[in-house]
Amino acid sequence: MSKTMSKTSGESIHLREAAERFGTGDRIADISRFGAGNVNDTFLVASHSHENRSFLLQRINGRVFNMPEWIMQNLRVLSEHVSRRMARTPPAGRRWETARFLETRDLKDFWIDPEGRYWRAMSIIEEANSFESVLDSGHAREVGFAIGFFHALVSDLAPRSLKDTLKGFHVTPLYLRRYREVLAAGRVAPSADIGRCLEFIERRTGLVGVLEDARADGRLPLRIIHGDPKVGNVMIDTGTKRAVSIVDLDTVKPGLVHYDIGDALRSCCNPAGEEAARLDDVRFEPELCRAFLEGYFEAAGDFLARPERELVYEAARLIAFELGLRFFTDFLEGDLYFNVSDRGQNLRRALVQFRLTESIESQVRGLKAIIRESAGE
Ligand code: GN1
Ligand code: MG
Repeated sequence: MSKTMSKTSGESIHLREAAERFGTGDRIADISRFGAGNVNDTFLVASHSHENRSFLLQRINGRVFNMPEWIMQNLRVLSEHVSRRMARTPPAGRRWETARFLETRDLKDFWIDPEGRYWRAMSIIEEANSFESVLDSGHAREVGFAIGFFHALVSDLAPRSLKDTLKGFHVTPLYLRRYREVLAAGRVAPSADIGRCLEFIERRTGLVGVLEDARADGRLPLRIIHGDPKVGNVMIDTGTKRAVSIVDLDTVKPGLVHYDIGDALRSCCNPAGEEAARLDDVRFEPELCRAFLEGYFEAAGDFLARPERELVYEAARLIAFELGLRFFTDFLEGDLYFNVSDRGQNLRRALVQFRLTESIESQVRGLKAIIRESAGE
């Protein structure tokens, strides 16, 4: 696995204990930080006996997810549904796997430490890598396939069978409202970058309702969504280079598939990535968009009706803008939501997403044509 890893020291007094709770009985050889998640903390636990006994251990961020037991409940429902579907309609010509959740010795799929924090553990998808930014159009196509395949797998799971684990997630008007409240509390000294963000947002307040309005008037139905389908959450087989799994299932819940399509596009079509060092490198690449959508429609089939497909462009622009707004609000609020390594990181992340939004806007006609073409219209 190619995700960044580093040694942990004093991470949590309960880290080793949590690892032992889910352990297979072997002695633990090493625990290291894993991946680049912005919300939960993930660790790779290696045992002394055999590499295959390694597993991932995660501490759920209780500030973000205030009902962690709902997450586990959803995951149980999802896993049963997906096993049934996979037995009936496995994907042709490729392996597809879903991470297994491990049990503690008393047969629970989570452990609550003495400070009330939730831990859970899951199996590793073997011989697969994930990447924080897109590599090429072959990769984009596979990311599209994975998200389309996931949508197809859950298309017959009733939205009400899953709990809403994160109320308001991707409801852009609510993020705008929160932004206004934080702004009114005004705790950050002005700067040129902050001024740019304020102006950027003000010029786009009219677009925040584009998906919620379509949901309210029935153009977009509620479905089951992944919630966090960024490029780094799709596992790619190290040999065949095909997508084999989609991970990070905490936000699988009822929602609009346009949140997913928009989020995946804003992630998958920006080769410079979310943490781009130079803003001028940030752009929305139309050929990656085409590749992503071809993969998506190949796997999802025609389950998106034409009026829904017409909102795909709006979804990509909106979710790029929304993520910028979320990063900027968190910066203004003092970095309470997203993990950061320094005080300016959320502001830099916001500027990246806003630059990406502009790049999407500047290509509106071309992108709409690509969306129609890749859906076979
Ligand atoms: C967060 O923690 P991570 O990387 O899985 C966030 C997503 C953002 C993403 C941006 C629950 O996901 O919405 O798109 O950061 N997840 C949540 O990197 O807020
Ligand atoms: Mg996530």
